[in-house]
Amino acid sequence: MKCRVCRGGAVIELRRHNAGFCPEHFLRFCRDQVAKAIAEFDMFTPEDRVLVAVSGGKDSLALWDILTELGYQADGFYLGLGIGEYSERSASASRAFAEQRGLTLVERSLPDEFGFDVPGGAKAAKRAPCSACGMSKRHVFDETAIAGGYDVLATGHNLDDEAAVLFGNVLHWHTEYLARQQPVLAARPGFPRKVKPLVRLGEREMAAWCVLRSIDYIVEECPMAAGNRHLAYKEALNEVEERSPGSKFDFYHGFLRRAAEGFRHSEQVDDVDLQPCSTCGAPTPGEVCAFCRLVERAGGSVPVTLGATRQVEPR
Ligand code: Q46
Ligand code: ZN
Ligand code: ZN
Repeated sequence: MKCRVCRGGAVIELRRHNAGFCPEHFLRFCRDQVAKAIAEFDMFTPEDRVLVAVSGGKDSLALWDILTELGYQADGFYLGLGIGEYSERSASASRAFAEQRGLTLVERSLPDEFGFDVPGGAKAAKRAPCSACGMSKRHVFDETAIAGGYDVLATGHNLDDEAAVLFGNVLHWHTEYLARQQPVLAARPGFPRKVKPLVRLGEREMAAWCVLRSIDYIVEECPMAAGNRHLAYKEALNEVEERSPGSKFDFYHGFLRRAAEGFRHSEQVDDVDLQPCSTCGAPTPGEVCAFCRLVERAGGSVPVTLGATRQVEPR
């Protein structure tokens, strides 16, 4: 197979584009796809300070690398989740990447700061690990982005992730989630702008990016993910993609172009009456936010200084 651009030897075939690429032109293809997503969805500009949430996995490290290559001011953020050796290895991969490239990595840790880890917190709160983890990550990511004065928080969700989430939301008609399933969520008081610049690239491409760029990412998946529904949706879509290349892209981007707006109108997506959490100051519909309730049930505590920069107007 030959490279679509230079006719040299191809190292990767992208069936959905019916094309092969040599290393140089594959890397250029990935950069172009990210640049296109940033422009298409108006994600951010070169003047903006971007905080990239990194896990040490291929997607988030590739995203940080690509944004830096494209000339954006991007710092990384690593949150320790306390998931045994998996967390230790993911922290090491993130630190090594930042050190090798002279980039700034902001670090925080659930066990060190809040006194609980994801397995223990989930058990104490009687929640599925990914539910407790996802909620904690959202809370601490938002808080860190706002406190650090970043204009935007970027995550490494790729096309496979977003198509799988969309598939799950459509299967169960979670219309309130469909209304918010966007590659860009605007900033609101107490919440940063959130973007997903990898929505035009798949997992396989991100792994290839890391190999070609010699990025030492953590290959193993989080042990808590085993058996979750998201993985089943991914597998189902992989089968469809195998038989009909381009299906994932059409499914997700077709939704954004043709259907997403309808869900936004049919659902109330704006926040109803949010007030500052009495413990941490984050916006919440109740007295105490869901994260602080989780911390309390898990037997930890919220440091008093946190969230001071995240105040919303009391109602
Ligand atoms: S880290 Fe956390 Fe993921 Fe692990 S516990 Fe689930 S949500 S799978 S992206
Ligand atoms: Zn080429
Ligand atoms: Zn709180």
